[in-house]
Amino acid sequence: MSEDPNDYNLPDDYFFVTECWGSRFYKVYSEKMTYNAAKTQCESDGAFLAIPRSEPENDYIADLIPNNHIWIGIDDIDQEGVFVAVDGSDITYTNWNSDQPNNSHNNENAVIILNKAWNDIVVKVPHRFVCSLRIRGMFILNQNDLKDIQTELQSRDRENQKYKTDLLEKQKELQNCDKDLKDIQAELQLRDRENQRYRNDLQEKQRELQASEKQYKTYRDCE
Ligand SMILES: [Ca+2]
Ligand SMILES: [Ca+2]
Repeated sequence: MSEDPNDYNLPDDYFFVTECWGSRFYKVYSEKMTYNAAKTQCESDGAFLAIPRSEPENDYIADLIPNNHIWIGIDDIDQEGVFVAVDGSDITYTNWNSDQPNNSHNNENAVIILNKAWNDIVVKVPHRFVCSLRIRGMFILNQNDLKDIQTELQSRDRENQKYKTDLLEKQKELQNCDKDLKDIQAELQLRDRENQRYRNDLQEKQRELQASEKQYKTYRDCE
C-alpha cells in the first residue's frame, strides 16, 4: 500500500497513518473556517472532513488540535435530526457529550469535537478542522498499480482484437473451403453419373459385340 499522498491525488502535506482503526491520510489545517468552507476545502483536496469511526480514532483526531473546537464530517443540514457523514458512509460510532445533540435555538446542524466529546453547533462560526481520506483494507491500489493494470488491459484488448481479426479471417477461409468442397462434391457426382453412363454404354456395346460375334460364328458355321 502506497503511503505517498500523490498516489491518491492528495496534496503533498497530507500524512499517512496506519493504526488499529485503519489506514488514513490526514491534514491539520491551522486556519479557522465555517463548516461549509472547511467541508469544501477538504473536498477540493480530494479528501473529506475527518470522520471519527472509533474511540481511538476520535481521541487521535481530538489530540491533533487539543482544547479546540474541531469540525468533523457529520451534519444534519439536509434533514433536522438525521446526522449523516459527508463521505456518504454509515455512521457507526458517536461520542456525543451529555445532552447533545440538542439543536440549540433550532440552529445547530454541524458537529465538532471538543476535548473528545461531540456537540452539534452553529455552522456559521469558523473553527479549526482536520481533513482525512480513508484507505480501505490492504487491497487498495495506488495510482501506479492502477496505471499498470490499465496498460495491461489495453494490451490485452489489442491482442484480443488481433485474435478476433484472425478468427474472422479463418472463418472466411473456412467458408470458402466449404464452398470449394461443395463444388468438388457436385463435380464428383456429375462425373459419377457420367461414368455410370459410360459403363452402361460399354455394357451395351459388349452385348452388341457378343451378339455380332455369335452371329458371325453362326454365319461362318453355315459356310
Ligand atoms: Ca440540527
Ligand atoms: Ca449542541
